[in-house]
Amino acid sequence: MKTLIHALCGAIFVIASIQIWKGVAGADDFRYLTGYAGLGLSGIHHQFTEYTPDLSTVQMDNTIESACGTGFWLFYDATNYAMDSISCSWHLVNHCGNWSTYCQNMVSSLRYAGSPHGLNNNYYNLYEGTSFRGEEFRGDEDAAQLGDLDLAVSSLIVTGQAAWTFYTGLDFTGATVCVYADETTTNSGIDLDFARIENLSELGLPDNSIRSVARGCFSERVVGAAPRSHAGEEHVHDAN
Ligand SMILES: *[C@@H]1O[C@H](CO)[C@@H](O)[C@H](O)[C@H]1NC(C)=O
Ligand SMILES: *[C@@H]1O[C@H](CO)[C@@H](O)[C@H](O)[C@H]1NC(C)=O
Ligand SMILES: [Ca+2]
Ligand SMILES: [Ca+2]
Repeated sequence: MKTLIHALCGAIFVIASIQIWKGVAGADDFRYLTGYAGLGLSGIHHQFTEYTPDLSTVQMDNTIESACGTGFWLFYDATNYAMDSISCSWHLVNHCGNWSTYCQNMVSSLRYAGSPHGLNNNYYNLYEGTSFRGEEFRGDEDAAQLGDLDLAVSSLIVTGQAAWTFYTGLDFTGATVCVYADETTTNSGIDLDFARIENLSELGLPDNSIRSVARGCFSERVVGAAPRSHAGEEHVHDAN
């Protein structure tokens, strides 16, 4: 019994230490994106840690050419992540680089995908538009209905190691598909696991058909969990 209590205390201590470490700003898994006006990390720059719907508010509109960052960041050529904007993405851990010419000097809004609380926490982001554009519904818990994104989801991102089941009916009914992260970026032992679904045909579901979400894999149809080739089906340009 005594041994068991010791083992439990040990486990609780380990969990507590991880939680404390994760909460430290400046820890290696701290999510950020520092954008630079010039190539090679030159010129004026700004560090982003939050959703930024209009980069002119920080004098960085149509300016970024190179960056350093950690996380799954999404960039749009219009403000407010607009439905008709062009999007680029960055999914790296403590990496710096010049952006592709396609993504340079055009970004007017940016946001991240994933949990606000931890880089690789289990999380889902659902988007109104294809290629992660427009309004969003996001969370880390079951959702029996999706509010404004009911019958409107056209793309999604899953982060972390949990599976999520997406349903075409309210309250976890209807047709289902389960999604696991199928890509991982790693640097110095920090992992970022994700799946990026740019349109629902990648899940075999009709556009605008998702109505509820549950944590766990409750479907015969499983997407991810094994490396999935994106060759020839990229629509969002990688910024790096
Ligand atoms: C970025 O571009 C600058 C200017 O063209 C170049 O000097 C630098 O080597 C590039 N950096 C990388 C990592 O490619
Ligand atoms: C959805 O994605 C598939 C494959 O990635 C692509 O062939 C198709 O054109 C896309 N459809 C839309 C509406 O973007
Ligand atoms: Ca722009
Ligand atoms: Ca839609």
